[in-house]
Amino acid sequence: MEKTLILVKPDGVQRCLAGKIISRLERRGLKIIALKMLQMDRALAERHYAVHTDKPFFNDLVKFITSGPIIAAVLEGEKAIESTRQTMGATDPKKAAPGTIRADLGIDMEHNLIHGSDSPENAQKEISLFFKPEELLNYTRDIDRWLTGS
Ligand code: D4T
Repeated sequence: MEKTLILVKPDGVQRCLAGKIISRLERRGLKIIALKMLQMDRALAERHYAVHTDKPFFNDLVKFITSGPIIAAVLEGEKAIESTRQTMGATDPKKAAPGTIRADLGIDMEHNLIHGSDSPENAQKEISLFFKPEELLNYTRDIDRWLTGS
């Protein structure tokens, strides 16, 4: 089982598409094991997008991601990273395959609704930026407790 971090970006929350976006990922068989709403500050955004520090779009990217509330979630499943990236579609909604979240609902490169980790190393790093280990549900550990109510 693999874990990945997704962010429903400010445009997704503002356009009331968060449920729809997360639902598409759940329908692919991914399970939500952590979820929260927050507004990122500049420091968190700079850490999250550290690989893009030298890119010309970096400042606009940080400005946009900090501009309003976002939803951060950890999804778990087989090949969670790849399935999530496939379901999201390409960065540019105009180039994304039909049927993907970005193609169907995204506006442009910046307003592309969702972030998803792109490698196991980045997933681990990104999850730890947004969640403490104890905030992640552990199905194999917790399932008996739920079923028996103990
Ligand atoms: P994220 O990281 O948000 O899941 O998107 P991608 O993995 O699909 O794309 P990325 O890392 O190359 O870019 C990160 C983020 O920057 C925005 N962006 C990107 C932008 O505003 N202008 C650009 O020219 C590019 C390349 C979109 C996603």
